[in-house]
Amino acid sequence: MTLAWDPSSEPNVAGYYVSIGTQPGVYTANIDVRTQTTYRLNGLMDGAPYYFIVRAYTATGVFGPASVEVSTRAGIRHYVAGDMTGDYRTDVTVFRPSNGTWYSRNSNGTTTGVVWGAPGDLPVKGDYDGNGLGDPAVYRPSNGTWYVRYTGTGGALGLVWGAPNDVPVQGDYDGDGRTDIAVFRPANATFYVRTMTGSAFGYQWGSAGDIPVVGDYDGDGVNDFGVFRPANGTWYLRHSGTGSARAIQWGLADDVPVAGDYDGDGKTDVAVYRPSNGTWYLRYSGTGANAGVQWGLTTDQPVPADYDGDGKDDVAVYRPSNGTWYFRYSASGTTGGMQWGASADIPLTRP
Ligand SMILES: [Ca+2]
Ligand SMILES: [Ca+2]
Ligand SMILES: [Ca+2]
Ligand SMILES: [Ca+2]
Repeated sequence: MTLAWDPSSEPNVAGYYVSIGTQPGVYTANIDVRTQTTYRLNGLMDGAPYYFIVRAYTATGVFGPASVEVSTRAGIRHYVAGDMTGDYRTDVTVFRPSNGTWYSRNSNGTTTGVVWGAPGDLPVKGDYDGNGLGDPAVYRPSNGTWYVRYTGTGGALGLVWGAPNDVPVQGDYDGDGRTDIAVFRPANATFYVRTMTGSAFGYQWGSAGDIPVVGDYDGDGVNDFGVFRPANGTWYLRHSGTGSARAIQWGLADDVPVAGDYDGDGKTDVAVYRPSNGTWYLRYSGTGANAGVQWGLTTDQPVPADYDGDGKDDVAVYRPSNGTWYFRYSASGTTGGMQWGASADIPLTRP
């Protein structure tokens, strides 16, 4: 694994210290990399989470402030939500219920149409076979069945996991790089997970009326259970790494939770989209800073994902009335629009 960082702008920097740990905020190794601004790490344990910070120091041994902590899981292929081509950029996809077809317009300019699903199905794209590419998949509420088509092997899976009113919350719950099948049952506020290696478990988290907001809030490469409670605008998160719980007040009752990694530190950020004023309220995990970004109309659907491939989720909306996607790219700060979809289509992003 290679770490890289921007040089410090301070005039008297003599070198950099890289600190490494296997838990957030706890660093067990410090490496003086002198004036390099990249460092190659060897001997990491595959499948384990790692956390990093970098500090600059002067010739007289004075340390600068620590960088934002970044995290990753060693040896696990990084899947970018909705990437169909393997270039680490999210591709634009809609699911058309009327003909069960997935229409993708890929970042390399190609387009595809894949028939997978039927009217009434919910699209649940993910990387179920762990080859780094998004697999078409649907959850059928009428029979509680998941239908997954593996892009790696061309094989398929049909598995009963869920009940009619469950909310699909697929994600990687064991950190092996494969999306796992999971549902949230609102009636008893319980997550039911079935991993792709066959293990199954339930976890009660939240209360009736909560909205599931799974993500990797502690950056250990494993999905954390989380709910957003509209009644008090509070996020209740359970970190997978330590088992600790957090409550963060962020949002109002009518806001749409849009958790994502907007600052690119490897940890999911708490965020909401407010339809009434078309504004995104982001709370960056790295610095604790927050931002308000006006982007969208009341009737738009938020579709945050990493469309420009810089490792940060981009603010974006899909407008059903004209089937157009509107992007605000994190890398350049520029904006763009693309017509792709029809009014009854379901736009896809997560996971
Ligand atoms: Ca998994
Ligand atoms: Ca986690
Ligand atoms: Ca983040
Ligand atoms: Ca981006």
